[in-house]
Parts: sequence; C-alpha cells; structure tokens
Amino acid sequence: MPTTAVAHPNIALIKYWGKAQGELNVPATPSLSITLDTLCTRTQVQSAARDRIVLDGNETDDAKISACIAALREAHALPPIEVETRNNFPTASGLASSASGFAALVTAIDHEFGLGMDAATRSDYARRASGSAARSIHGGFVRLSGPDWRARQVLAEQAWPLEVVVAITTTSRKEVSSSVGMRRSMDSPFYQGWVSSTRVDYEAGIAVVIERDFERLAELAEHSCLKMHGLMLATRPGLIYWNSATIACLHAIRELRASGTPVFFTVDAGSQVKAICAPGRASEVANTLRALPGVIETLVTGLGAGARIVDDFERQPGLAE
Ligand code: 2P0
Repeated sequence: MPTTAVAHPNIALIKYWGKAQGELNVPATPSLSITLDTLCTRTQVQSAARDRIVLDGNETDDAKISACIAALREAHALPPIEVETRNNFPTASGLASSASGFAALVTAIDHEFGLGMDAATRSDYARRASGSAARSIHGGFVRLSGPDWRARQVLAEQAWPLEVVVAITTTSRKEVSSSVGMRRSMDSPFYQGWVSSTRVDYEAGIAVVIERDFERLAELAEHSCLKMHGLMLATRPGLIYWNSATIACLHAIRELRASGTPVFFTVDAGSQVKAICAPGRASEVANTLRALPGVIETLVTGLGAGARIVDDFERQPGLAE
C-alpha cells in the first residue's frame, strides 16, 4: 500500500538567510515561522522496481529529492522508491514548495517504510534538503535554532489563528535562487550584523508570540524582513527581489495599520507580499491589496497543521484535506 503525506508551506516572520560552515545545510540564523493551511503539497511514496520521481504528473530527475532519499538510505535500508508529488499552489507564487515538499517527502517515507522517526528527526532530514522545510514538519508557530537545528512548535495554530493574504505581483520565477543568493550575501559587509542581530530578534519574536502581542510582532517581523532585504541589496551583485507592486503593497499595509487595521507585511526572496492579519481581518486587507496597480491576484489562508499522513492521494487539488 502506498503512503500519502500532506504538508503546508510556511512563512518566516524572523528570517533565515545565510548558511553555517560545513555540510548538512545548517542555517546561519535561527528563524521563526507560521505554517499555512489551504495551500499544500501531497506526496505519495511506495516501493518500486527503480527510483522514480513524478512531479505534478511529469517524471523528472530532481537532484535535491534524490539527495534527500540518499541521506535517508545512509541510516536505513530502503528499497527503490517511487515518489509522486503534487502542489495545489503555483510554483511562482512565492510560497516555497521546497518547504512543504521535503516535509511531506520525509514524513511519507518514514511511515511507508516504518523508519520510526520522531518529528525532530524528520525535521533534521527535511532541513538538510531545504532549510525552511525543517519548519513545515510542525503546524502553527514554529522555531528553528541551534544547537540541533531541528524545528519545534512554539504555539499551536488554534492558539492564535492569524490570517495571511498573499499578494501575487508576478507570475515569473525568481532569477536568483535562495541558496545562491544566501551564499553571495555572506560576503556582504552587512552580513555579520545581520547574523548577530537576528539572534536577538529571534528571542524577542518567541516571547511576543507566546504573549500573542500583535503590535510587537508586527514591528519585529517587518524589521526582520526589511533587514534581510537590506542585506540582499548590499550583496554583490545586489539582489533586488522587489518590483514596483511589492513596494506599493508595503506602503498600503503600513497605511492600513496606521489607520487601525491589525496587519503587517513580510517578503521573502521574491516579489510577492505576505500580509499577516489579526484573526478575521484578511478580507478587508485582500480588498485593499487587490486594488493596487500590479497586484495580479490575492490568496487568503489561515494557519495550518504540520506534516501528516492522510488516506488519499487523489483528492482534488485545491482542497487541503
Ligand atoms: C526563510 N527563506 O526563513 C527564508 C527567508 C527565503 C527568505 O528559507 O538553501 O529554500 O534550500 O536551505 O529554505 C528560502 O530558502 O533555502 C528561505 P535552502 P530555502 O523562509
């Protein structure tokens, strides 16, 4: 019987950007994220005559997926594996499909082949494949830090049900991948300041999430985002991920907050804007962002659960469960 796992993308409020020395893809900075619902990756695995990877219906050679399976084989006897995986959200939406993808893959393989891994161990394997994937093992508010660099939940999704509006400002894929951009940024004169101050932001972020203090979280998350983009700009060659619609969204979100709407922004290594809203406030924020020039569409989602096993691979894309 094949096993199917579901996992959701996550958005960092305190950002990871930069890598530690050595192997195992250890981040240079701790990070704090929210796991989304609605948007998801569904991954089915089963033993087969040979290793085979099918992404959104097309057989493919994916070096990162092969490397993830190879890492699991170093510790476990695994047969040849067929992996079939589907996303219900566009790859260019600025929501990292690698995060939900590797969280779902490791969770499905663990279950199908009885590897007996706990969540921390699954997070470790997911992180080796993609740093942000470590966090999608868990739902709600999630932290990732040393010394073991395995993600842990800070607060469950029901405990503070924030909402997220994603403003899509381009349908193109980014020109510089996160991994390449991070490595370049490590030569920036701003890099050491970024790493040392992010540790402070991370500790403060955990405290405000536990207190559920929206205003302080808004200030900290916008600061972490703008500081990361400041580092990106001060990289050679400069990494400019934003377009004019991105900036229009940032100003509109600040105006909304100044006039009393509890919302703040974050932007990752791309031009899409994520507006994080207090419970029940997403629709008014989506209406404002959708009206801005250059905003193609908006997606609205709440917070979701961690990676888990589900019954059915064939459910309609578009439905989380
Ligand atoms: C984050 N990002 O914390 C940061 C903020 C993008 C900007 O983690 O090289 O795909 O595979 O570990 O996790 C995106 O980078 O990078 C990312 P790798 P990943 O969400």
